[in-house]
Amino acid sequence: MKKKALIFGVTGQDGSYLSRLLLKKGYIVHGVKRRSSQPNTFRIDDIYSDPLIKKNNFYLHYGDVTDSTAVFSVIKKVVPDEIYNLAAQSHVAVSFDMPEYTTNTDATGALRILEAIVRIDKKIKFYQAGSSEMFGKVVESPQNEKTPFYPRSPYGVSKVYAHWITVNYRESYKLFASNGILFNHESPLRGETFVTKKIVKGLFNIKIKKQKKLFLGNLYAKRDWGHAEDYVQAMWKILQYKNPEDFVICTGRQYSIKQFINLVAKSLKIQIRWKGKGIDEKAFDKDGNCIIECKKKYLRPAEVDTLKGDCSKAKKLLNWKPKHDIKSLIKDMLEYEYKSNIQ
Ligand code: NAP
Ligand code: G4F
Repeated sequence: MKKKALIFGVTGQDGSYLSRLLLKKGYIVHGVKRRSSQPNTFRIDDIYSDPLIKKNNFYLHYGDVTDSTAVFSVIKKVVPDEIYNLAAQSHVAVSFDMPEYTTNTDATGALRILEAIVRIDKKIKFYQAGSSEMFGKVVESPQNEKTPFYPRSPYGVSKVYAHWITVNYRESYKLFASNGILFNHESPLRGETFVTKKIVKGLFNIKIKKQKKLFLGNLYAKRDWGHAEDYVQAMWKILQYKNPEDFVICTGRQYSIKQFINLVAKSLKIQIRWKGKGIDEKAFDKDGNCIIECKKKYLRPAEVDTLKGDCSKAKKLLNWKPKHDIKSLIKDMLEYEYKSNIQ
């Protein structure tokens, strides 16, 4: 019998990569999407039109993790083998503007799914999309599964709740419930307000003269950036492991936002000269045009300055390691911009 997976957050970056991976592995995939005034399925529309994927292997249901009845009903209807909880208000800066909604979705959302599993079928396996944001103001570097959490945003705090409620339900009810603690991962399908996509799309548009300037915030934060394609493999492997456990997933390499900009500019053959300091730091092209400026509105009330992971546990127990590095990630993201602009 084919395995059944249910993905909360199917319309997001990771939801779309995970759907493709599971379909390729022969799963029947059910996804939960939110009702919106405009279609929000652009990242998964091609799955329907792919002739290699039979239509009866991929189903969408309306739902929202803030609605217990909807969560319970869809799990009861599908009774999947595996649930992936990717649903979240996933923007850290936005979580300062919408702290209560972020908590309801990112923290209590996980609890609602776990409660439904306990009531419907304790054999359903559960994956919680945890985040390196939980390490926040890091107490050691690199960060591993034993590093204490010190979240710096309502988003980070909510994810810490979701992490511990997952551990608690695992221990209390003997559920197969695991946390992935994933460091930043990007792709051509990354949301447009996250910094890597903003930089890749912005500099590409500057190169083809579609845009004059790019506005950013803190250029000196450092992140451990991987590719979503590699990270959804890890999610699946976490649920196939013999025991329910928690795993850090990362590349172990970190770059600052400024280094990321310089790498993208180099790939696009844009010569950049940096001038000024702090919020007044600017980038100029070879003709002296200012192409990057910093704006206070993109700074956060509390910042996560540095993240760098240690995924030795996943390498050893899951036999997982990333295929992509920062250069192949940028190449993939730029190729997508190129293709989108010649169509
Ligand atoms: P994303 O692109 O922002 O996708 C989030 C998904 O959650 C979307 O499908 C969104 O639906 C859905 N969603 C939002 N609020 C919801 C609600 N109340 N009820 C049901 N669904 C809701 O995020 P992502 O990058 O794919 O990340 C997937 C998960 O991994 C998230 O939980 C994120 O916090 C976590 N994570 C991400 C990273 C990363 O670097 N990407 C790292 C660590 C952890 P709409 O399309 O309708 O908005
Ligand atoms: O791209 P970001 O918004 O990602 P952030 O805050 O690290 O969060 C992402 O990764 C987490 C994993 O660690 C996920 F859990 C979370 O859901 C999300 O996917 O910002 C990265 C860095 C920050 O330090 C930010 O201050 O880039 C800095 N930055 C500088 N200028 C900017 C900008 N970030 C954004 N979004 N927009 C800017 O203009």
